[in-house]
Amino acid sequence: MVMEFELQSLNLTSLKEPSIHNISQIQPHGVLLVLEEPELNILQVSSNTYDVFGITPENMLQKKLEDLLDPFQIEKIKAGLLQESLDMINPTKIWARVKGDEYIVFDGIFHRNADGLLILELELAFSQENIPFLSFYHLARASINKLEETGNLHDFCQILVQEVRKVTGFDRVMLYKFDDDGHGSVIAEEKLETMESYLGLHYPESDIPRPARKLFASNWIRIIPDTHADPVEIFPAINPLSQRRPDLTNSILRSPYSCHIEYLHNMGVGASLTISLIKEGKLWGLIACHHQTPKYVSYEMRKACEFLGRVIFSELADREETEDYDYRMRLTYIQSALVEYMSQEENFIDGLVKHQPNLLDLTNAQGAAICFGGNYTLIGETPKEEDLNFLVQWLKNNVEEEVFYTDSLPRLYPDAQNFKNVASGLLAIPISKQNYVLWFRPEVIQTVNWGGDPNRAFEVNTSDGNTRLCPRKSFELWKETVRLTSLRWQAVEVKAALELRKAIVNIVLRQADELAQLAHDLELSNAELKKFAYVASHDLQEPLNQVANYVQLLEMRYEQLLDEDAKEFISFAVEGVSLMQTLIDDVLAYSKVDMQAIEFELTNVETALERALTNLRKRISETGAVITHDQLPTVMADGTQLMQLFQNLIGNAIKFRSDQAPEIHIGASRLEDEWLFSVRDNGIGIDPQFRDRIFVIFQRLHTRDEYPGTGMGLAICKKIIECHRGRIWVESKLGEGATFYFTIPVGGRDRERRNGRKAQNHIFGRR
Ligand code: BLA
Repeated sequence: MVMEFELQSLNLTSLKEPSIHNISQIQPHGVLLVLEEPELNILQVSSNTYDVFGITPENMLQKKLEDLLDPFQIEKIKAGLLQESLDMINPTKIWARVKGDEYIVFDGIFHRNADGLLILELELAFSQENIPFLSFYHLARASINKLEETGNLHDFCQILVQEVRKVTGFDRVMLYKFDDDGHGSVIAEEKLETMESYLGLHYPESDIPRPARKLFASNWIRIIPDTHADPVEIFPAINPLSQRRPDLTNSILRSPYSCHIEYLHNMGVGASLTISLIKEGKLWGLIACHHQTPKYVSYEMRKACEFLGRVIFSELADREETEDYDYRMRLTYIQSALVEYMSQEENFIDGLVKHQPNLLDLTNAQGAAICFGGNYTLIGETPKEEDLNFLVQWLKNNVEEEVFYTDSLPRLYPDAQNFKNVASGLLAIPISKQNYVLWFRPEVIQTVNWGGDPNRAFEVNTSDGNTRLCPRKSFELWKETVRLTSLRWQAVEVKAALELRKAIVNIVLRQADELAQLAHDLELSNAELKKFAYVASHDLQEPLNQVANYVQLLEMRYEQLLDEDAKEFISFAVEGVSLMQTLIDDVLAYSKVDMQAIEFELTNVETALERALTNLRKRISETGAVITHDQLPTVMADGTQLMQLFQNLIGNAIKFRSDQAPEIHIGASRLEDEWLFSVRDNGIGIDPQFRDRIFVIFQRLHTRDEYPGTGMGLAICKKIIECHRGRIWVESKLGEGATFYFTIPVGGRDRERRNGRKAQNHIFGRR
């Protein structure tokens, strides 16, 4: 408890992210010189120069490099320094004069640091000659021949460590592979029999902190020949040009971070060699070599190992790829099948769940859910819809990426504990706001073998007055039972999900486009109708009037000359003209009922009804109709349209009366979020088979002789109600009167459809 409290009160992150570039000591097995170009004046030296050259550091600073080396070597070096990459001259064999005529041969390695200073590091050379390229070649060749004989990845890794151990002679050589989360495990090992095995053990992320991993991606090989050696200071500590300590990040002699040295001591390591394995620019893993006692490996041998590591690893990375090649092909096949199904089905969701293979196969999940437009489509083992509602809400607030996946949802979203049995693992892709495809995997309880207790991977030590991290002392096997996790989502599965997302987004977008096109078409045809109505009312009326006028003139002027037949024909013509006029008026009326033209306002339905009755008073009194009504509400509607609606419906009720005097009742009742109105009569009724046809424009059930009219009335009613986002229908039997029903939403047309609203209420309702 106390420990935890202390940890929290410290700035742990800064301790866990050691700044390696601050280290300005080197390991004592070489000499470091900081040089000023182009004269190669010596600005700083490591303070071990006396041991090597017999010259004190103070005296070194009075010199130029050419005072130590022969002129021909200096010429060569100066030429080399003009090259674009200093790698080309590394290592340079350097003969340095020690005392009088005595020479020592060094491997000289040059680099320029972050401050632009030239740094020369000298390591004792074991041979005076460079290792010829052919030895490199044969070394690699022999290993590769062996590797080619093995088929599987595991054997391949094993041979890699075997070969490196054979070439270098380290007591233990391991292949250490990083996981996505930064921790790693030993996946292959070759060692002395007497040493305990680390194979299969996992190590926490903090064992190799992020800045170190970043460095290893550019620095491919590092050696600590003696973990017990005393580090050497740079003299003077501050560089006279940069006024800073020299940045030794990329120095090969740089002393390791003290924490790491302690770590190695705790592991019983006397010397280490580490080779980075890089795949697609990222640190994939390390070849870690341990020796129980100090061990030096020459620069060239190290380079040979690096080369070996590179060549073999590129082969290994290929193997890793072919290993899941088949699976990838299968997923690609499933993916294209799903896209095909989606495009065949009217609704893309059906395409994802109704066929074989389906959504589950794409990611090898046990359950999946499609959340679209507030509705859920579930397949396989999934959490309950209610839980999904909250989960989707959480995703919406917390995830912005195109894909989200975790093998331990409960750790991020504690409510998921309730459904860990089906969804400890989640893979999710957002299609658009609120809309998701989700895949689930159940909890799999597993055991992870750690090299030491990962919860005590380090300690915070303040004994020497400074606060620092110390690595753990025990690396003994520590077993952890991992709960609340699922099998991992593989990269190929995540990729398949992303591809599917693209396809769905395309389809949804296309459907939206089609809808927009439909709306556009509709608007066009409405505009056409309006134009037609306008033309009809003005341009057509005129010739029509002309026909009517002249026919009447004909009748008046030539009355004596015309026989009965001729007079009858003239009256037919006049009738036709007046019918045509009514038709034109009705089409005009129909075209005027238009979404945009409707003016929504609080409308007292009774007022609208009364206005309609006033307009109909003549026919009411002629037929002796009795009209009654319930108490009528106030609704959001267009009052004039409502009046017209009543006028049409009541007009019809009177028109299609039976032998008895019409009795008409207007009813009103409140439903959940709309008003239901009815207009009931005791007329001739309608054969139920025609109940839809009567609302169609120009449809008539009777001849004009039986009942006059254009057949537009109910079409207009329907359009009025549709513009109010309501519904209209009729219930009737022939001979038993008819009741027309229509609804008007309580909040007017702006309220959304009922379904969508319900689902949302559900989500917010419980918060
Ligand atoms: C470096 N830690 C390393 C390296 C390895 C490990 C391989 C690279 C060594 C090198 O550069 O030569 C860890 N070695 C392992 C592991 C195994 C192994 C996991 O053999 C398993 C078999 N380390 C800690 C803590 C800190 C820490 C608490 O445990 C402190 C923050 C630091 N490790 C640390 C640092 C380096 C490192 C800073 C870089 C050393 C350097 O370049 O100076």
